[in-house]
Amino acid sequence: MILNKVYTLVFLRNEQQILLGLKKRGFGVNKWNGFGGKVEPKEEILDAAVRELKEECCMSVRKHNLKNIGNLQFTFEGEALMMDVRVFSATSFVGDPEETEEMLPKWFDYDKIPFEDMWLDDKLWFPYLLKDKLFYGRFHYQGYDKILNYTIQELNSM
Ligand code: 6OG
Repeated sequence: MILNKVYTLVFLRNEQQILLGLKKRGFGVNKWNGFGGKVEPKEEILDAAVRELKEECCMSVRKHNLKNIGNLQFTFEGEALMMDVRVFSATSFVGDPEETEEMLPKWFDYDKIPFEDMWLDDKLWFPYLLKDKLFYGRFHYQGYDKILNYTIQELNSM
């Protein structure tokens, strides 16, 4: 039986740049990523997205400014867990990004996104995110550095 766990992943954007965080510990350590984590039992997904963003880089966003732009499903060979990741983007937010125990935030120009230091799947779906297109992707990993198979598609609605 596969255990499904829901996660959030939030990207803040402006005209020129996207905010990424270098994960300092735990799953995905030393990789740049958006901000997010596990949705707690009984917690609404949007509440979790707002909470994780605040906890990880001290930025504030209102729920109605979060656009659910993607859904990513990750499985790992030999593991009974499916990570069901709800991806959000926002262009309205408040605060200055601050380093926390979890993340080191940094703004990146769109042509300088550090894909070589990110999850392998990111370069496959970032084009959708950056063009503001809705997407669904499913990736099956062997370990953390090899994708055995994947599908990705643009969606008309989430
Ligand atoms: P915590 O364990 O820190 O939540 N996540 C992934 N993000 C990308 N870009 N690629 C992956 O490929 C990912 N797997 C998980 C979901 C983990 C955070 O990392 C995201 C969460 O935002 C395998 O609580």
